[in-house]
Amino acid sequence: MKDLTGKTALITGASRGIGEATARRFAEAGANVVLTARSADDIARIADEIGDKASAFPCDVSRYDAVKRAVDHAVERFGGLDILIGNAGVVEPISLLSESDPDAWGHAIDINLKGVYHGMRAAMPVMQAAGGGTIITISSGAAHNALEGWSAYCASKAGAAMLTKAAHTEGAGEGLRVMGLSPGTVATQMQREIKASGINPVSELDWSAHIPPEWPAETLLWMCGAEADAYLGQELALRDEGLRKKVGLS
Ligand code: NJP
Repeated sequence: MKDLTGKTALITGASRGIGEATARRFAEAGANVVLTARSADDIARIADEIGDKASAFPCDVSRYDAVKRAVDHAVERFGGLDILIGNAGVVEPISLLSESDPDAWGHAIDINLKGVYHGMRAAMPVMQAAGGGTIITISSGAAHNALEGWSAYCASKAGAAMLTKAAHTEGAGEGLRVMGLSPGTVATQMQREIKASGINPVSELDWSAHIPPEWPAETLLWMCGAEADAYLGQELALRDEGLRKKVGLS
C-alpha cells in the first residue's frame, strides 16, 4: 500500500535524516504530515517545500506537554492522527560509562526512551477513540547488542524496544498496529557524530557502508500498509534482504 491519501502522520525528529526523508515520502504518498523537531527553522523550511499537506510544529520530545501539543495540533489541523513515527533520537553522550556525565546520560534516556513513551501516551487515546492507527518506533541494533561507549544509547533503545512491545500488547485489541524498525546504519548526521567519536567498530565503518535515509522512509511507508500486518508487535530489521525485497529495495 503506497497510498496514504486522507491519512495524517506525525513524525518526530523530522528536521533531517530519516525523519525528513519519511515526511517527504509520506507526503508524496498522499498523507498529511506533521513534522516535529527542536530545529524550528529546518522543519518550517521542509514543510514549506512539501506544501499544503505539511505542517511544522516545533517540539522537544523529552517534554510530554510539548509532544501532547504536537498531537493536538495534528488533530486540529488535519482532523485526526493515523500514524505516529517515533523517530527522534540522539546517540550522544558517547563516552565510557565510568566517565559519563550523569545529566547528559539521563537526557539521552529522556529523548530516546521517554520521548517514544510521550508520543505513545499522547497518540494512543486519539487513535483508540478513532478505532485504530499505526505506531512505529525507530529502533536500532544497539537495542539488542552492547557497544563500547554507547551505554546511554543502547539502554535507551532497549527500553524503547520493550515499550513498543508493551504498546502492542495493550493496543492490538483496539486496532493499533505497533511495530519497530531497526534501520541498520544510515548516512545521516548521527553517523557523522559516531565517526567523529572514534569509539567502537561502528565509527570505523566506511561511509559507503551506510544506506540512504530514503530506504528506511520507503520501508516505513510499506509498514503502514496491510502487507506488514504479519509483523505487528515485532521489530523489523532493514539489514534483512528478505524485507528489502518485499519493500522493493535492493
Ligand atoms: O539521525 P539525525 P537519524 N526532541 O541525527 C531529532 C535511529 N537510528 O536520522 O531536534 C525532538 O540525522 C533531531 O532534530 P532536532 C536513531 O537512533 C539511526 O539517523 O532538530 N527531536 C533530528 O531531526 C534515531 O532514533 C541509525 O535536533 C529531537 C533527529 O532527531 C533515528 O534513527 C541507525 C530531539 C535525528 O536526526 C533517526 O536518526 C540505527 C529532541 N529532544 C538507528 N533530539 C543510523 N543513522 O545509522 C533529537 O540503528 N531530535
